[in-house]
Amino acid sequence: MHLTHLLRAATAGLIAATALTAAAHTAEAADTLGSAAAGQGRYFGTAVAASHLGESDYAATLDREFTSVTPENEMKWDATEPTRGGFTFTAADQIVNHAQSHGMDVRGHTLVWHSQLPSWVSPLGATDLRTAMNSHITQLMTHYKGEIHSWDVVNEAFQDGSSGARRSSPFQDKLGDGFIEEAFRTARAADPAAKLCYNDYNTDGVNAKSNAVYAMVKDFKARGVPIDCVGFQSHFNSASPVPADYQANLQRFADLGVDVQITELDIEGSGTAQATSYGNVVKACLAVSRCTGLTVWGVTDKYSWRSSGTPLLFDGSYAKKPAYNAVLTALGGTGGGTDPGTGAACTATYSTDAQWNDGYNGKVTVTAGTAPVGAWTTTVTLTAPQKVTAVWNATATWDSSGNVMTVKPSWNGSLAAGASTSFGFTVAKNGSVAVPTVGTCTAS
Ligand code: 9MR
Repeated sequence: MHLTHLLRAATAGLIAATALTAAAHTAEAADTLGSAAAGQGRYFGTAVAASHLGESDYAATLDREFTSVTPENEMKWDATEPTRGGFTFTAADQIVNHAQSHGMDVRGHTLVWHSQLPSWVSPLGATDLRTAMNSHITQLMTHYKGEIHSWDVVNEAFQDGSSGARRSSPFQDKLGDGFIEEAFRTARAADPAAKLCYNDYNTDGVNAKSNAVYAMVKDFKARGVPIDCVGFQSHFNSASPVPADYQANLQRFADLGVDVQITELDIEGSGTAQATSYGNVVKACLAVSRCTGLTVWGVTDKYSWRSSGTPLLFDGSYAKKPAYNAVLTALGGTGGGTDPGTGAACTATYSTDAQWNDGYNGKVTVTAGTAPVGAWTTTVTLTAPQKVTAVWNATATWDSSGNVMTVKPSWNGSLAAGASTSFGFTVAKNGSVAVPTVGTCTAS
């Protein structure tokens, strides 16, 4: 393993241990989605976009509520291998680093999919395409080895409708039915510890499409093709509501000897109707012992892929919706309806602005609470041997270890209620890929 990965894996192990303690500690309170789900032995995740991590309310909601993240687009083929053999992991790494530094797990999404393919893939002939597919899987899974709890190895390979047929794609059309099996075998070899999932939509109830996936999984299990889990995307709306046989469908897959996961949950609507549907999805998962966790497809309505809809648990201002309370209650949690985000005089949130081989620029956004702030103080803690080489828009002093800097405003101290400012710093990595942590923000 590359040194970077060793360090990251070591960090992940430490963080996992911390997360366990945190989960045990909060299990009594269970006043967040993640802690309530942990009390049921499940994770509660969300899709995340790297571009939003610097928004303090987004990061605060993410960090408070969720225990797993799925990069919404950053691990897809077009994002990670835009030219053949030219791999780029910057945005995906940003999400993985954020997740690890906040004790969250990561779902990998997705290795082989007909959509969001860079233009160089489709024209390849069969031999070349097979090589490219296997190389893509191997490179991604090796880069993130030991850091991904479950990978969507193949996504959306079946047609909608009653045929139960495979969907046309470069992989299907040139490599035939065997491409899925080959992708799973390659994936197992690349990271034997990751759970390998097949993921699809409109397979949530018993229907022709889910029957076709079911037959494939059954065949894989019978022949020893490595598959560990099936993801049910669960994108619901009035034309495609939560099916009455949702739980029964999850259970029949689980009975084949695979885990099942709710991977991209969102439900169009609002108010009580939306809340009831969300509660039913959670109850169905909890009723199936091999349903290991749920992921909603985004933190806030304002960034949902359903751009005109309101399908998520937090509204555009990060207020909890009735759907949130229904999910928390179904998970056995308490305290839904109170908004813990408003108590602090100010909040400070970290994001990585730019990265290169030996260093990076960090940015901390300081946001006033519901009252104006005259001045503020926060801390940034680095992991040795990293060193800060420059700070701007703020004044920093150091503790004796040289790892903790206390930061006060130089000119940007006073903030109106809800207003934000930021400061930045450059860090020499000195071989460590650790992500800084930001302490509590205090106001005066
Ligand atoms: O949410 C994703 C959106 O930002 C992208 O534009 C879109 C591109 O295809 O993909 C969305 O995510 C999809 C996921 O990767 C696979 N299942 C369906 C999701 C919603 O379209």
